[in-house]
Amino acid sequence: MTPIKECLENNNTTKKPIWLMRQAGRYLPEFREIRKENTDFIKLCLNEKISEVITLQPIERFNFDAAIIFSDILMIPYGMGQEVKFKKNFGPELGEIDLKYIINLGEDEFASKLSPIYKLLRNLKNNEKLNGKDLIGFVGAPWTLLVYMVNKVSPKNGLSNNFFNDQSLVDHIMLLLDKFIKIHIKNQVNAGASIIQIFDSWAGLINTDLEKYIYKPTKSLVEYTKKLGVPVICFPRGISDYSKFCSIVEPSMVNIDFNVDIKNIVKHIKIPIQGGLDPKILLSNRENLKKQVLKYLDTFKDHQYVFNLGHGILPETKIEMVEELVKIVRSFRA
Ligand code: 1CP
Repeated sequence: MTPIKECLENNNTTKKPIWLMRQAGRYLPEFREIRKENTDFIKLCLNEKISEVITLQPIERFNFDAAIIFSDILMIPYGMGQEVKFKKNFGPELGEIDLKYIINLGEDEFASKLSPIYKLLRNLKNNEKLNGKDLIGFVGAPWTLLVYMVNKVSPKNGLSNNFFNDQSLVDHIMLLLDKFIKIHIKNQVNAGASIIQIFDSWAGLINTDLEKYIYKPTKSLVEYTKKLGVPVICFPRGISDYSKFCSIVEPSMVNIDFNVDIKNIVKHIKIPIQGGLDPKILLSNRENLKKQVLKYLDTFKDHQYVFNLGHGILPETKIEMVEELVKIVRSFRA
């Protein structure tokens, strides 16, 4: 059985699997080399040959227990016909929403736009470099995708003031996202994803109407994925009450962010937990890294736990620090 599935099914968890969010990306010199030659990010995500190489780069370097496909959460808005551009030193920029187009968009047309992603998964499933490892497919949660679709740029400086001005548009998009995210999950599972992770990177941006924008739509995806027979990991980054989230949404595992009080959470969340370490710790020194990593491993030693970060690995992270991190996790004995 693959390491994360074993962790999910087995309470006797002496060995903690490890992988890192955004492990296939900008901190790797070999990724930056490829990226230099491929200036159109969407095109790169739709090139299953190069995406396969990128997915395997962190596996070859660090022998992580799981591979996450090289893709992006914004491939769903792209599949729904919205223009998505990634601008250097700026981030994503999305075009206008054509609601009529999305309402009339059929499953086949959507899936055929994203078909290189499914081909990528099929190829990876048969790649012997991933023997014995988990293959993680992913989607953005409805709320986080709504945020990018309506806000059109990263909300890192906050949502635009008129975000909820057209409530009927917002409600419509939430419904349509439920439909198309499910199609993307189903196709990834059919193509070989052994686990699905749902990234709700901007869950912390909303503190009213959580039922409407977070709990209900995420639960709908979780139930759907479980019915397909695949475990589902939720990452509601920045949500104020992880315990409440878990009791309502019931994911197979929850990824915590780095602001979570782990001594408290380990007592209150009974389901398997992933992640938590502040990615900035990897920018410090080896002694501090060891101290902080051991805090997580000690706290979760009797819990079903997958080692990971509390958000994506930072582009300025040094390779040696990742190597050290893997060594610390692999040599830990409770
Ligand atoms: O070279 C570049 O500039 C491209 C950088 C890059 C990469 C490597 C982007 C643009 N996306 C990705 C790949 C990616 N994105 C992966 C696969 C690689 C891996 O994880 O190993 C995954 C899982 C994602 C998921 C993703 N994309 C999230 C959720 C996770 C998180 O970090 O919160 C989000 C919010 C995005 C949007 C996105 N795509 C890219 C950027 C720079 C952003 C964030 C923009 C912002 O700050 O709002």
